[in-house]
Amino acid sequence: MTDLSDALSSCDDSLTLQLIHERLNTGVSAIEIVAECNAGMTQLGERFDQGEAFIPDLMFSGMIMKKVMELLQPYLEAGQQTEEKKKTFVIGTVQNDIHDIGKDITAMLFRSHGFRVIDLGVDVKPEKFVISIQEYQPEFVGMSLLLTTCYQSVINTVQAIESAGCRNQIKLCVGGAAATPLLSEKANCDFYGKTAVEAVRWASAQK
Ligand code: B12
Repeated sequence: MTDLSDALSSCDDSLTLQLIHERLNTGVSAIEIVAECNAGMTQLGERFDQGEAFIPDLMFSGMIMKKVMELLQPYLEAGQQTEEKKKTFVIGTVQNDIHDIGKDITAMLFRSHGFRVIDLGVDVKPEKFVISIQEYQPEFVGMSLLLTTCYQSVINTVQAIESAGCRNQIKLCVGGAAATPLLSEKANCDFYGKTAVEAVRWASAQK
């Protein structure tokens, strides 16, 4: 099979979409396709690091990923649904960070697993997380971050939630390429999700 991650990391949009159609036609699951695309985005990030790819490449790959997610959305949403009362998951990309592809994938996976998802968008201020917890009373809150310069935004968000007295009513998770188990521990989160799949498994397993 031609390498989908290579097609995406070289920003070849028509080959990327063609390979995805071929995979869907041969029964490859949408989740496996997302994993291949993630690998492509990581490859591109490494090339950016080494000075072999540039900001326009990142932007273009971001646009291709949006098209990919639109294409895969119906397949992901055809996943399992539950009859029980839906649990609520609030997610946002933390303040000063505008990356949203991984957040969108995480939101989509939670939706496809029967959660009600409130997506706060990108560059979300700590107060906005707090207000949405008060308004939607979620069981789970997720913070996404791709920039290591935004660790402080995670810490500020958790502190704002604690100061508002909401910390005990939610389970808090953190993810995105810049997140680490150490950040999760230092910021007093309940869970670090390396992938969206891990996070949805964790949330689904909670009482
Ligand atoms: C595409 C991209 C962009 C696009 C974003 C488009 C968009 N709509 O999101 C654009 C061009 C806008 C961009 C801008 C910048 N970027 Co950029 N970008 C990337 C790139 C190549 C891919 C990111 C991506 O979408 N990956 C694919 C997704 C699916 O992966 P993911 O987000 O990690 O998500 C998965 C998991 O982490 C998890 N997950 C995600 N969120 C959450 C949340 C929770 C709660 C959980 C549990 C799980 C979870 O689920 C997903 C699926 O499993 C990365 C490289 C990389 N290795 O990540 C650089 C990268 C993140 N960018 C980087 C940089 C430096 C920037 C800029 C500062 C560049 C600049 N000089 O202007 C700006 C920042 C702007 C800002 N203020 O935010 C650096 C960050 C370095 C660092 N250590 O902090 C990276 C790592 C590139 C590099 N190697 O240097 N970028």
